[in-house]
Amino acid sequence: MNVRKYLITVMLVLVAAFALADEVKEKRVVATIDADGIQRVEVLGGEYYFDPNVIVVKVNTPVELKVRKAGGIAPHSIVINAPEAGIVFDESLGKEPKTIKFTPTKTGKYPFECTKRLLFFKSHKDRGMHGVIEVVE
Ligand SMILES: [Cu+2]
Repeated sequence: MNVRKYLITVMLVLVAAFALADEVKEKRVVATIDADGIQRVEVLGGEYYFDPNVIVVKVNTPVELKVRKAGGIAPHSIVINAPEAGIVFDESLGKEPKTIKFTPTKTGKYPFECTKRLLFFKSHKDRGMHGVIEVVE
């Protein structure tokens, strides 16, 4: 077999695999500040996405994320670990909404993800369950 042809085929397959892995559509929400000074955002987690997956919040202003799970039997979580910005939580998602409260103290982009994974399958994160909290001035 022609080695060059083989290598090109392998490369094309790899490129396609990467393209598919990156196929997460951005759903961006810019939080508005309620009359009581709190930024409230509702977040839905499902197979395999977060909606929204880009959450823009204002620094030094309290945030309440109301998180819940869409249908389906797979368990989901929402996890972020950014102590430098005062944003640390690890919650499992249920049908009943849970409220996560924090106040971001530093601007920047802080990734969150679902940490669930079934046996040897791809993690939910790798399947698209990840997002970013963007803290702005
Ligand atoms: Cu998940």
